[in-house]
Parts: sequence; structure tokens; C-alpha cells
Amino acid sequence: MPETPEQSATGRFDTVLIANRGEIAVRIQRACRDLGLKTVAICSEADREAPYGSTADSFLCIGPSTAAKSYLNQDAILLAARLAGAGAIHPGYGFLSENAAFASAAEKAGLTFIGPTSSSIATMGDKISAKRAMVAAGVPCVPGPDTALPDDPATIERIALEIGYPVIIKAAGGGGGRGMRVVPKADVLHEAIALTREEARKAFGSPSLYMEKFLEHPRHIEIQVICDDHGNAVWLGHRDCSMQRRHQKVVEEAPAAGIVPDIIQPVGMACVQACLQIGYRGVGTFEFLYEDGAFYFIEMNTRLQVEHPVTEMTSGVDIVQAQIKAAQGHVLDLAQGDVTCEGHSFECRINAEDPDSFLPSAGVVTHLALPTGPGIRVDTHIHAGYKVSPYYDSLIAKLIVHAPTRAEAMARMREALAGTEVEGISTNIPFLRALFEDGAFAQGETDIHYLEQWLKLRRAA
Ligand code: MV4
Repeated sequence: MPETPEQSATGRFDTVLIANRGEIAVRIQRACRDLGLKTVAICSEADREAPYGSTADSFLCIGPSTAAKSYLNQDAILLAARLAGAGAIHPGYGFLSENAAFASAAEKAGLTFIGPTSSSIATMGDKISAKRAMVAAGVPCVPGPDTALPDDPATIERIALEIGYPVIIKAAGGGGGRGMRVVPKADVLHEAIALTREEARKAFGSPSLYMEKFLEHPRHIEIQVICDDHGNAVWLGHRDCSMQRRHQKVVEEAPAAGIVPDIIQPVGMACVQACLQIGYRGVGTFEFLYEDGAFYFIEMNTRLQVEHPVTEMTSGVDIVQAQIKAAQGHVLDLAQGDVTCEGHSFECRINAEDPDSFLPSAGVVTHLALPTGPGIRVDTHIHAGYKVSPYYDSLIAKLIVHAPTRAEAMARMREALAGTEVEGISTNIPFLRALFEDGAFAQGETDIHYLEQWLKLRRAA
């Protein structure tokens, strides 16, 4: 969809309000400083002691600890931007990062939203309109209509038969694993649809559903793109994010193991084509399922992602700086031919959680040692004495390594994990250390179910 000039507002700004917290607030602040931009940090009452508060040019507490009253409080954030003289808002990931109404409200308040237009966010937020846009651009999608399921039972049955069982019912308003149900065979089709429809109505305010072929053993592979407002777009290679538990990614890597350039190249180019066709601006991620040598689009994320560092390591592109420059209206200073992928990168998400129950572990970090050395990067906001609060997600640090080959990168991650000490709270570090000793993982022989199966076996042992 072409954008109206008003929706496409990029602009000059010299001060960025960072509407987020934790490690990504630190990461974005660094990119702003690198670009000579001033920063405004915001916090909730629980985050008053945040280290990035004192390094920002201004620091405002915008509300109580619960996210709904602070990091999700649109009016408070817009007011903070006005008070602090910010010209742009960087939403980070999570919170308001994929909220089309917020992007639009920011633009109406005369602020640049560092992200795509509200119309792009809305198109991709509706998983049916996203799929339709991808089909139109020639991006390979999962078999199944790019339209909402009708009400007529006979028509629904015909669609399922045409796709072939098993099928999966998904809510148009869902995504990230919310609002979906697998249907193994015809006798439970209508029941599954009725249940998913009710859940969708309650959770997303829309009963709209669609149907796809259910892929049983795929890998989750995603493609990173960056686009400017002048008709330029490039893809920065791919990542494998199959190592997840309950839709929470735990380890990510770039490039995806064993995916040869010949097979991913046309998919990357189709993503670029889709960006140009929808007038996409800024950074984005195309999520694919990969099974038996074929790629199937499932969703597009219209934000900076947690795992962007593995692509930064392999492409050499500072994705956050590139994102901010795109929002300033700069022409992309990178052509597809300039993009290379060097070596291999892994990211481990270090979570403050109980290693067995996975419940969040709040408390004070009494001792912290972080690894250093060639090819090691740590993105974090914590320090010894930091109080991990129970209000937000449990990510406390990202350990990122880069080495010439996948095997060397794995060895480097083992080394980095061995050099990481967090005391006072529980973390998933012991579990990450064990995972990097796993043979099948080392061989790249995993899919989206691997980690949960591995955990089950490990518990039984
Ligand atoms: C699927 C699928 C199998 N077949 N779609 C889950 C999250 C959301 N992004 C889409 N998801 C899936 N969609 C079809 N047609 C399996 C999943 C899925 C999954 C996808 C990526 C990463 C982890 C996953 C875990 C369970 C299910």
C-alpha cells in the first residue's frame, strides 16, 4: 500500500526519547550517542536506579512499576517527550513497538516514530493482511487462503480438505504463538474453529481466523531487512531462532546452519521486493518456517528484535544506527551488493529465572562477572548491586559471540558462558552451558520442538 505523506513522516531530530527499559534502552542510547543525538531516558518507579538514567541527557520517571501505567502509558510517554524536548521516540521491542495507534499518535504530536509507518504496522499486525501482502509480492507462504475463514461449515471443510490435514487455525489478531490451534483431522475441525474464535474475540477483539497447512517439524528462520524512505531496501542475511521454549527464544544464531546461499537468496530478494511494494521503512524481520528445503512465510515483525546483534556481528551493519538514520530520512548508505555475511554468531539470552521451574527470579545481583575477549559482546543493563524487579520480563543480559565458523563460535560461547558469573539470583546459565554441550545442536540438527524435547529428557535423567 502506498503511504500518504503524513503517514510517512521522517524528520530531522536531535533528541530521542527511548520508550523502553533494560538492555535495549542501553543499546539504543549507545546508538544515539554514536550518531551525535541527545537522549531522554524514561523509567517506571521500579527502574529509578536504572544505570542508563544517569548516562542519558534527561531522565524522567513516568509512572508506577506496572508496565500498563508506565512503559505502556502512551499519554505519559508523549508528555515526557514534550517536556524533555525530544523530536523522536524509539520504542525498542515489546511494549509499544508494534502499536499502530501509538505510532500514529506520536506523529500527530509532531514526533518521529522510529519505526515503520502506522499503516505498515497495522498491515503486518493483521496476520491475514500481512499474508495477502506477501502473496502479492511473491514471498512464499504456507499453503492456505490469504483471506478470513467464512462462516459456512461446508466451505470451511472444503478449504481444509484442499489444504490437507493436519491444518492449523490462527487468529488474524494473534501472532507470536498466541491464538492458534492444530487440527489433526476433520472430526475436530468445527470444534477447534469455535474455540479459537472465542479466544480470538476475547484476546484480540476480533474473531477473524485463517487456516494453513500445519508444518510438523519446521525450523524457524528469519530474514532481517532495512529500508529507507526513498525506495531502497536490503536484506542483511538470515538467523535461526528455532531454539525456543513456549515461544520464548533462548538461543539465536546467524547465519542459519546448513542454509546455502542458492536457496535463501531468492527468498531474501522476495522480502526486499515486499518491502518496496508496501513502502516499508526502517528495520523489519520476515519470519519463515523452513521444512524439507522450502521456506514458508508466517509473520513479519515491524520492530527492532532482541536477536538483532547476531546479524550485526555477521553483517557488520549497526542495525540500530541504520534504523535511526532511516527515520531521519537519510538515504540508505548500503546497497545489496555491499552486504556480506562473515563468520558465525550466537546469542544466548540470560534470564533471571529458576533453572527448573523457569519462574522469574527477582532480587539483588550480589556478584557479577562478564566475559571479555575477541568476538565476545555482552548487551546488558545490570551490574553488581542491581535489583532485578519482578515486574518485567526476565531478560537480564545477552551474550553474543562471533567467530569464523559455527564450530568455533560454539566453542567461543562455551568459553563465554564459563566466564559468566551471576550471583544473588537464579539464572538459566547452567542450562545454557549444558545446551552448548549437546551433540545434535552442534550438528545443527534441530527444529522448533528440539529444545522442549531436550528439556523433557534432561528432567527425566
Ligand atoms: C505454524 C506452525 C506450523 N505450521 N504455522 C508459532 C508462533 C507463530 N509465529 C507461528 N507459530 C507456528 N506457526 C504452521 N502453518 C508452528 C508454529 C510454531 C512455532 C513457530 C516458530 C517458532 C516456534 C514455534 C513453536 C510452536 C509452533
